[in-house]
Amino acid sequence: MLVSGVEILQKAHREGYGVGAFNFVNFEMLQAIFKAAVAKNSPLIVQASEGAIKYMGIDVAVALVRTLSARYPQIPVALHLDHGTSYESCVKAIRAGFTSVMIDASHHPFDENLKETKRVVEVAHACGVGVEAELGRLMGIEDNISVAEKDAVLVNPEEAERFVSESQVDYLAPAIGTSHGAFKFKGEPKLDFERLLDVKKRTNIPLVLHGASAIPDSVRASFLESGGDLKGSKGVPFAFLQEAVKGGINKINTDTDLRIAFMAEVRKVGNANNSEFDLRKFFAPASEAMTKVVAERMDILGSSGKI
Ligand code: PGH
Ligand code: CA
Ligand code: ZN
Repeated sequence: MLVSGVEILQKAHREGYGVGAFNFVNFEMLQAIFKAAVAKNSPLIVQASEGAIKYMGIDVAVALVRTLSARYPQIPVALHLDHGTSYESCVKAIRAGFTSVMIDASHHPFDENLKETKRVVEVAHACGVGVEAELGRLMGIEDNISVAEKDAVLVNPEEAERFVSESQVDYLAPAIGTSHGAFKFKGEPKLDFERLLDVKKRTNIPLVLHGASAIPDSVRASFLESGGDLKGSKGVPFAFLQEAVKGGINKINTDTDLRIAFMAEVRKVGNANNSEFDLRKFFAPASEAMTKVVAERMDILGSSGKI
């Protein structure tokens, strides 16, 4: 059943588990994600970026999610706008049927971010839609980074407290050292868990981890086996994801892992038979591999069995 993101994330916040927010750009990805949720009896957040919306058409994106959530009424599903860049973009998503939106104004000065977030909260709450905002910048941090440098990119817990109380935002993405994509850390993976705990204590709302792909060994191995190159890639280890959930993260944004798992299988089919051109022969094993990754992640984050 399609529900507000607030419903799913408030429960996760109260009960202390994490829910994966999985990106999709087409039917195959969405179906693979839904299959995992059904197999694991997990609540589900599916999210589309502005780029994904442009690729699919917003009407198609919403129709796909509505249709699959009607097919599996036992699964609570939220449809979330990932990294909405403007008030207009958020309103468009809400009008089209999204049940959760992110207004990402974190690259603006604090006051501007707050002002823009407040505007979105006002309209979203009038429509029963949840709102996510972000503080700080997504960027890998290293061992030898200075305190001043850290403070410049990561979330400021005092600011987070003020931001949440003044904006009435439903969930917050605090930058604690992750970044998007397959190359998250130069050296050893490192996240600022102390800062996370401080933000959670001061805000007491669901928190969001962006750039949360793990690039598990099995996924990397599959991509390499297919002839792909992922030299230097590094994700957020499972143990870190679990520590983040313990520290108050409830929404875990995951895109890169899904893409890698899917494309490895597509490439393998092409390699094995270069006269194959039936799309289904490529997409069926690719979807299956993606379902496995999503299902495993639901176990890791603790959302399995939480419907
Ligand atoms: C993400 C996805 N989407 O908003 O934060 O991050 O690149 O780690 O999957 P990954
Ligand atoms: Ca941002
Ligand atoms: Zn993100």
